[in-house]
Amino acid sequence: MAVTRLTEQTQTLKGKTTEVQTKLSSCPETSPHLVGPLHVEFNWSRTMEAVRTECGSSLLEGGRYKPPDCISHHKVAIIIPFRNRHQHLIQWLYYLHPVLQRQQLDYGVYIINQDGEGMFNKARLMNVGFAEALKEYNYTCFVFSDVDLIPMNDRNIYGCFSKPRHLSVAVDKFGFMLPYSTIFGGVVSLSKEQYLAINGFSNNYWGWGGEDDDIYQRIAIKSMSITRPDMATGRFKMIKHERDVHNELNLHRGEILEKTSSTMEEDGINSLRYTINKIEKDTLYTFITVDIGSPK
Ligand code: UDH
Ligand code: MN
Repeated sequence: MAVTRLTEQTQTLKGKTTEVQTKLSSCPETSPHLVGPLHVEFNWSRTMEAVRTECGSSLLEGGRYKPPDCISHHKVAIIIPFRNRHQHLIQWLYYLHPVLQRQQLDYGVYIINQDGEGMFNKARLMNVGFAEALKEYNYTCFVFSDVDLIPMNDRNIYGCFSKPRHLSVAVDKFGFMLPYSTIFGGVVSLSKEQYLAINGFSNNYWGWGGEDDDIYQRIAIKSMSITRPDMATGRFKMIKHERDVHNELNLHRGEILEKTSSTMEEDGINSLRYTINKIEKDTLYTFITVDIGSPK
């Protein structure tokens, strides 16, 4: 039983206040709070305020949480690339906060909002999330998630493991099957070391597609492999939506992908440039509005 954190408590004994130190031990390997399959549906319309009231009481400002009674195995920054998906964000927060807490994670939620109406660049936003989250806390694990993907089983742990992990393996939109064997998009996790070993995501995919196949390439080039939960644990629902404006299919994705092995050392977290325009701390999340530039 590893003793890894000391907390200070004050106790009143016969009117006298004394400082007592309480020792917390590691959380169990498997959280006792997990329930397995979850009921997920989207035909409701709670406001953000209602979700804040329902889910916010256990959270610290910025969408931060630590298990009260043990030291988590995972210090996780959840990174969500975002623009103009407010309703999806409400639903994501409503479902995910209770799940992440039952998983006994030490976590923070970071919404990385692309400023302006330029072409969307999801991978660049995810790189920004990595860099900004690390400025706030010594996160050891990064989960990158689409805002519209909701897990249907809380045994699908939003943590990091010995290999990069693909969590969203059975999405309803794809008939609860893997659309192809090397897919590594939707919800994925990488430890800080794994992420740095591949130089993060490419910054060069503008519009829809390619960045997920690129990160799969990076992992393979660095002789790593990926893990996945089984198809029952890895079930997800995607909130239904149309393609967003300024996120059209990227017709250049194939040619960029062909060059990954020669460009990845210079294109990634080590070449990321951006300007933070605003950081807002809500109870449920940290909302970072960023100017990521535009295609060259
Ligand atoms: N995202 C935004 N805003 C945008 C574009 C993308 O927040 O304007 C984020 C969001 O987290 C989203 C993720 O990027 O979940 C991935 O984008 P996506 O959900 O559009 O990708 P997906 O593969 O859909 O789900 C592709 C278009 C499907 C059109 C189907 C028409 N029936
Ligand atoms: Mn989607």
